[in-house]
Parts: sequence; structure tokens; C-alpha cells
Amino acid sequence: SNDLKHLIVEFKGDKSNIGLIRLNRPKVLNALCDDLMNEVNSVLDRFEKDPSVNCVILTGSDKVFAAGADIKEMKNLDFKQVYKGSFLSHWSRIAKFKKPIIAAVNGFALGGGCELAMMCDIIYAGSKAQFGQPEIILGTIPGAGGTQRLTKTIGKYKTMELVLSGRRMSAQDAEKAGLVCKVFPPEELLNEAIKLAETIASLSPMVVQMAKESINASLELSLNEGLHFEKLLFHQTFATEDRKEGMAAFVEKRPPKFTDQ
Ligand code: CO8
Repeated sequence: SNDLKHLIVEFKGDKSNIGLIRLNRPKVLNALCDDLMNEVNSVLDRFEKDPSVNCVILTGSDKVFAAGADIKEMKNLDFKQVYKGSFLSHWSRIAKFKKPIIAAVNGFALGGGCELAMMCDIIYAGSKAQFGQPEIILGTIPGAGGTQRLTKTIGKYKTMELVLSGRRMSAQDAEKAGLVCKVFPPEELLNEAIKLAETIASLSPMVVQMAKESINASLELSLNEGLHFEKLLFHQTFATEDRKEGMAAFVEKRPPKFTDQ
């Protein structure tokens, strides 16, 4: 990965099957410039095709996950440029990633940084993490899910407070609100994320993807449509070798060996 300017990519876990993406623009608190997001997308493309990667972690530094879109890059753009160029439309790549992806957030996750974390499947946070959508202070509004994913996650009223005031929310409050799954001491965060990733990575990659797809569908579908979609996928697990293996292993009291990709 020598071609990456703004990211550090590593493989973690006992089986090296966890892909770790570390946002790395320390001088600007990991501000998410266009190049950085292009790099994230190209690494995700690679990870999606790589059968040795079963789970991904997205993280920043100890001080900051990401302080948002790069304000210096946006400052001089006008409406025509952002509209015709579909400004930042490629950000949503991460939300379409098929494999499980965990955000490990230490420090600030602001604006696009908070939105990026919300495009992941699970958010673990360090106890000093802070979440916020401060776009309003810059005279704009969230543009990558801050008024949508956040509302669906923590509800209208907490979202209104954050988005209309630009105030930040602590890791502890974010956990109470249901945005953050668990809070850890900052120095333990990455290891805890790796442990969770290893558990997920030890299961059937194909069935894990089906579970992820079904949960995500619940955000788009009515309850009846969602239950129908879930049932179809549940039935489809019976077409996999891994479903046979998982149940056989349980009955035979041995660990399963999953092989479907
Ligand atoms: N963009 C560019 N540079 C930044 C950013 C940023 N978002 N955040 C920090 N920096 C730079 C600072 O300019 C500074 O650079 P320099 O040393 O050259 O002056 C350096 O990082 C260090 O920052 P501070 O001195 O401000 O550090 P502090 O520790 O004092 O403060 C904060 C940290 C509170 C995080 C502060 O930097 C801050 O408020 N940053 C801006 C946060 C923000 O407003 N984020 C929202 C950006 S807008 C956005 O994300 C819209 C997303 C739309 C996505 C649409 C997709 C389709």
C-alpha cells in the first residue's frame, strides 16, 4: 500500500484476516479531503475482492477520528461546481461495502467524520470520543447522512439539538443514545475492536454478509416487507455449505469449519 498518502492499511488478528484502515492526516485532524476519500474507496474495493479479509476496522488516531470534510477544500466552491460535479457523492461507497466494518472512534468524530462512522456497521468509542455535526456553525448542513442516519439512530429530538446547535455529544451520551455500541478506555479501544472483528471473522463470511444485508434492509422497508426479505435470506442460508456445517458441528459438539465465501 505504498501508493496511499492519507491512510495506513494493516492486517490484524491472529489470522491476519482483519483489514485495518487508519485515517492519517494528522496535521489537519484527519480532515476528509477528496483524495483521502478516494483512497478509502479504493482500499474498500480491494478488501471486498480479497477473500482473506473477513472484517474491516476504520479508525483514526488517539486524538481524532476525523474532524469532518476538508473545510479548506470546500471554502471556495460555488453551487454550480458542487452540483455539476456531484460534490462528495463518492462518500457513500462505504455504506455499500458488503463485508462487516467497525468504526473505532477515539477523539473527535465531527461533521463528515461522524457521518463516516455512521456509514460503518458498529461504532466502538474511546471514553474521550466526541461526536457532533457542527456544519451549522460553518453556514451549511450535514451532507452525508447527519440529518438522516443520525435521526434514524438517536431520534428526532437529540438529532435536532446536535444539528441545529453544532454542540458535541460525549462518548457516554452517544452510547446512551444508541449511536455507540460500547465505550472503552482510549488505549484499549483498538484491541477491543480487533477482538470483536476476530469473532465476526471466525464465522461464515457469506452468512455474516446476509445478516448485514437484512439489518440494513430494515432501514428502507416496511415491517412486512422487511420480514419477508429476512425470511427469503434466512431460507437462502439453507443453500449454503456453512449452514449445514454450523448445525452439524453443534450436534457433533465440535467447532465449525466454515468454507463459503
Ligand atoms: N478541515 C480542514 N482543516 C481542518 C479541519 C477540517 N474539517 N479541522 C481541523 N482542521 C485543521 C485546522 O485548520 C488546523 O490547521 P492549521 O494548523 O493549519 O491552522 C489543524 O487542523 C488543527 O486544528 P485546530 O487548531 O482547530 O485544533 P483544535 O484542537 O483547537 O480544535 C476541532 C479541534 C474542535 C476539531 C476544530 O479543529 C474544529 O472545529 N474543526 C472543524 C470541525 C468541523 O466543523 N467539521 C465539519 C466540517 S464540514 C463537513 O464535514 C461537511 C461534510 C459534508 C459531507 C458531504 C458528503 C456528500
